[in-house]
Order: sequence, then C-alpha cells, then structure tokens
Amino acid sequence: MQMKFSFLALLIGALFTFSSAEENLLDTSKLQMFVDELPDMPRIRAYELVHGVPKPRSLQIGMFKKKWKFHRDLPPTPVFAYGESKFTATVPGPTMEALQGVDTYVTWQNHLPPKHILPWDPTIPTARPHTNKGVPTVVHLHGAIHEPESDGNSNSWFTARFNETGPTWTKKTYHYPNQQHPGNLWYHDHAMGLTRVNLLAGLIGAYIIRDHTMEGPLGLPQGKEFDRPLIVFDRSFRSDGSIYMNSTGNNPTIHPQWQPEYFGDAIIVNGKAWPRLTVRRRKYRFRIINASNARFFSFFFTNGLGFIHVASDSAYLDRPVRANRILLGPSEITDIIVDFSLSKSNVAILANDAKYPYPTGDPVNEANSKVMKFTILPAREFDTSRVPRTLIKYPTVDLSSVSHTRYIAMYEYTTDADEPTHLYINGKPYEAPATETPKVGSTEVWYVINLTDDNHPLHIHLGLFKVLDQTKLADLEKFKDCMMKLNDAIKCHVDKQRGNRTEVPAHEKGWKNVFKMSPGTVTKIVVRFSYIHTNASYGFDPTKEPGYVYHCHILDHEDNAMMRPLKIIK
Ligand SMILES: *[C@@H]1O[C@H](CO)[C@@H](O)[C@H](O)[C@H]1NC(C)=O
Ligand SMILES: *[C@@H]1O[C@H](CO)[C@@H](O)[C@H](O)[C@H]1NC(C)=O
Ligand SMILES: *[C@@H]1O[C@H](CO)[C@@H](O)[C@H](O)[C@H]1NC(C)=O
Ligand SMILES: *[C@@H]1O[C@H](CO)[C@@H](O)[C@H](O)[C@H]1NC(C)=O
Ligand SMILES: *[C@@H]1O[C@H](CO)[C@@H](O)[C@H](O)[C@H]1NC(C)=O
Ligand SMILES: *[C@@H]1O[C@H](CO)[C@@H](O)[C@H](O)[C@H]1NC(C)=O
Ligand SMILES: [Cu+2]
Repeated sequence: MQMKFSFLALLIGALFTFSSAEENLLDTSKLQMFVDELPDMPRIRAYELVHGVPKPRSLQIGMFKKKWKFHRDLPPTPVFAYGESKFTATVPGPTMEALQGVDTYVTWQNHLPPKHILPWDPTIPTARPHTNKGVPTVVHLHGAIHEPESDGNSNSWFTARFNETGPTWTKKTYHYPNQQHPGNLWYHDHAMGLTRVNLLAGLIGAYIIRDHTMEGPLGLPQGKEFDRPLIVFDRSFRSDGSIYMNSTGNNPTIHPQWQPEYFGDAIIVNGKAWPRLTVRRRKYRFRIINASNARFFSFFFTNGLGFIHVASDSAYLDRPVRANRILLGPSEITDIIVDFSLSKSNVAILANDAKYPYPTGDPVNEANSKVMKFTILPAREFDTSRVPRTLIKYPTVDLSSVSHTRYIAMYEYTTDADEPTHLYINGKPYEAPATETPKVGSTEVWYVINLTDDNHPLHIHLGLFKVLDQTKLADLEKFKDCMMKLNDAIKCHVDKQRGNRTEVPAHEKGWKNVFKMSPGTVTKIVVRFSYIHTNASYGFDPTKEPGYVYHCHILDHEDNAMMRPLKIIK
C-alpha cells in the first residue's frame, strides 16, 4: 500500500509540477476594487405555501460546472455551482429560506463532468470512484440538527447520476426537519479528502431558518433589502480567469499536492471580488459567513462605524454585543446589525487586517486588506427597525447534569524540516473506530487541547456547545512532549496545566458550532446532544449509521485528516 502511494505520488508530482511563470498567475492588485455591485444570491423558499399555510417542500438542487464572473475585468471562471438548473446556478449557491418546524427535503444532484477543475491529492484519505470517472460530492448542512443519513458523511459521496456512491451512502433525498432554534446555517460539500477543492470550486451556499413568532417581536431589520447574507472567501486566479490552486505540495514526495493552508489574494463577497453596495442611511442586518478554506478575517470599518452582534453561528445571543471589530474563523458565522445612520461619512470600507495564517503569519497586503465598499445615501431615513435590549435567551445549561468529560487533543505532524505532513485529533486517523460516543440527550464537557501552532476552528456536527473558558497550557513544551509519547491528557496531568485564562469575547459566549481553539491552550466547552430551546427529543434516530463527525474547519486540515467520527448511542 505504502509503495503504491509513493509511486503514485511521484507520478502525480511529475504531472502537476509547473513553475509559477507557467502558471500565469494574475496579479490581483491590477483588478480595480469596488466596481461590481454586491449580488443577492437567488432565494429559494424551502417550504410550500398552501392557501397561506406553510407545508413541507421537496426540492432538487444540482451541482453544475459553468462559468462565473468574479470581477468586471476578469475572464469568466470555470466553477462548480449549486442551483435549481445550470442556468440559475450561482457561486455561492442560492440562499435557502426555511421555516422553523416545517420540513425540507432536498435531492442533491451531481451533474459535474468526469474531471475536477482543480488539482487534488490521491495520497490523503480521498473519495475515489472505482472507474476514476466523476467528481465525488456530498452535501453537509452546517449547523443543522438532523438524522445521520442526511448529514453528508464524508464517505456518503456520490458521482454524477449517483453512478457510484461511497461506502456509507444510504439515500438520495436528504431530510432537514428544521425543528431547531432559528438562525444561520450554510450548506457545503463534505466529500472525503475533496472538501477543500470542492468548496474552492464554488460548492457553498447559505441556509436560514426563520421563526416569525420568536423573531418578529425583536424588531430587527428585515426583508430582502435590509437583511442580507454575505458569504466571504478568498481566491487566487490565473490571467485566463481560472481559479489558481498550487498543484505542488509543501512535501511533494509525501503528498504531491496537499498544502496545509490555502490562501487566495482576492477577497470575494457573494461571488464578486471587492464588491460595492449602496445603502440607505438606516440599519441593516448582515449574516456574514466565512467560507474561506483557511483565512481568518478581522473585520472593521475604516470610518470607525461599529457593529452590533445579534447572533453567532446558528444561534441568537442573549443580548446584543457592540464591537468595532469582528474576528471570524473559517466557517464561523456572525450576524450583525450596522446602523449606517451613524456614519459620519458617505463611504464606509469594510476592511480586514488578520495575519495569515492567523495569528502569527504574514500581514495582509493591499488586495486582501479590503473586503467591500458601502456608499451611504445622504438622505436621513425613517427607520422602524430596532435593536432590542435582549434577544433570545435559551435555558441555561445545568452543569451538574454533565455525564461525561472528554479530552480532545489536536496534533500536527511534520517532517524533520518542520513541514506539516498531516494533522490528527487524539493521535488517531479518521478510520480508527469512534472513541467519542455521547448518549442522545446528554450534556458533556470537552477539554479541547491545541498542541499545534495554528488556530483550529473546531466544528461539531449535531451538538451545540458553549465555551466555558480557555486557558493557556502552563508548560506547553513539557505537556506536548508527554502527549507525543503517551497521547493521554490525564496521564500527562492536564489538570495541572491550567495556566492563565485567555479572554472569550462576549459575542462568542452564546451557543456555537465552531470555536477557535488557540495554539497552546485548553478550551473547556459544554456540549449538548439535544435541542437547546426545548426538552423535546430530536424526533429522529441519531444513533443510526453512518453517525456524525467532528473536525477542524480549516478545510485543508479536515481533508488530511483532522476529523473523527462522532457516534451517538442510546
Ligand atoms: C458508471 O459506472 C460504471 C461502473 O460502475 C462505468 O462502467 C461507467 O462508465 C460509468 N458511467 C459514467 C457515465 O460515468
Ligand atoms: C507552490 O508550492 C510550492 C511548494 O510549497 C512552492 O515551492 C511554490 O513556490 C508554490 N508556487 C506558487 C506559485 O506559489
Ligand atoms: C474564515 O475562516 C477561515 C478558516 O476557518 C479562518 O482562517 C478565517 O480567519 C476566517 N475569516 C473570518 C473573517 O472569519
Ligand atoms: C500569567 O499572567 C501573569 C500576569 O499577567 C504573568 O506574570 C504570568 O507569567 C502568567 N503565567 C503564565 C503561566 O503564563
Ligand atoms: C492552536 O494553537 C496555536 C499555537 O499554539 C494557535 O495559533 C492556534 O490558534 C490554536 N488553534 C485553536 C483552534 O485554538
Ligand atoms: C427542561 O427541563 C429542565 C429540567 O427538567 C427544566 O429546568 C427546563 O426549564 C426545561 N427546559 C425547557 C425549555 O422546557
Ligand atoms: Cu485545523
């Protein structure tokens, strides 16, 4: 097996080695900023209205190869796009609008051609059709509470026309019950070893669950114009418009193509590079989804305009949190109100200054330091929307009901030259049998220990969690040495390693499904394997195969193989 892999590695290495001149990379600083209007992605109602009464809806959403204009002066780019038809498919895909308590059924259909548009790496654990034909895909609805068969398990992939399916594939039509609390979700590809390239190619979209009874009284800005998803990611391009991804790995003799983190130079919002939006002098709601592979964003307005956080990831906060800056990790969602009536100028640039990799990497440059431009109309508006003093308060977690404590350690493995080769959770590959087996309905405490130099956004499927605290490892090197030998947090005395606390920002103290695990820290989280707004049981059987997963949401890490099974038991 090993020999076969390294031979393949050499072969692919030879096929994929180009010099950067041959790559014909586009100098993104040549693209003028703020020339394209911010698109609002097509919206799909994820429920039927029968005589005004909401009823379940069945949808067919396809994945198509087509061309997409990312910028006025960039030739059309080959992409993979979600949509109800090839003609209407977009990058990002349509925004799906679901209603709390009303089921949505989606048959995700793969219409992709036999070959990928981006380089991929057969030496990491990767979905591979036997015929070598077709791009494996599978859709995960991030933040959703639903049955395992509809969770988009990485091994439940399928190729065009379901011609081939992965080992855990069970059904064509996914069921999203939407019984959970209202909030922001997103759907994206999750195929084993291909998540990073399938997302880079364009397979992402927003999904909102609304609950008029709970949300109506809040009085927040609403309607298509004033309540908008913003899906942000970074991409690099070649001069012919194609998406550029380095096809040479950082350790090409081990992994011909895999690199530990993808960074692009152009910042794309709703499918346009550095777009512009003309806004009225009033409040707007922006649901910002960070769909970068690895780039963190630290957003702020150049004219000093602040934000008010109302929700993070899929859940509302108890009360609004004012801030002048937002740090968003990959796959995190922040939901903010911006009151443009408070702007002293008529232009506000949304900017970013997060180093990459975050927090110790390169400083941003001109191109990736700007996100988008808002032009604010001068006329004052009568604005009936408001930001209430309290938002939605969920029952507090009873820590005395915690039934299990787990230690989750993040490892990065490197060559002698310190180049990352792969990353594991708890020192185990994905294929090793599940070790995290929470009981349905239970509450657990997890200590997530980051032994690497990177900030890993940890994402748990099905469960939601609250961060209780984050502390520095008192003696990182000693503890790391011990963990490398024993891989056992208790034997390595993690309890004696609780150093100084790091600050958990107020807007991240609510229910989350992703949290940034800082380097050299222990983060204590309380995880609920039930709904957070009601004591009702899930209404589906979460113990079924293929179960769930939890993983790092830096896609390049998740693919190689910072992901573990999560098996719910009775
Ligand atoms: C479908 O799969 C079969 C083998 O399972 C293969 O022979 C055939 O070429 C595939 N067809 C397409 C269109 O990929
Ligand atoms: C691609 O990655 C390789 C290996 O890390 C590196 O040597 C090369 O400079 C990269 N190419 C570009 C255009 O960045
Ligand atoms: C987006 O997510 C990536 C990957 O998790 C992360 O590195 C980056 O900081 C995030 N950016 C923002 C603005 O949150
Ligand atoms: C904790 O913080 C104190 C005061 O800032 C500092 O003196 C001390 O060195 C810190 N301890 C550790 C283990 O980082
Ligand atoms: C893990 O630790 C490294 C450095 O010790 C840090 O940069 C990184 O942010 C941490 N990751 C997470 C997810 O906290
Ligand atoms: C759930 O049950 C607990 C204890 O039985 C109770 O304290 C709590 O209020 C209930 N939560 C809801 C949302 O009904
Ligand atoms: Cu990671």
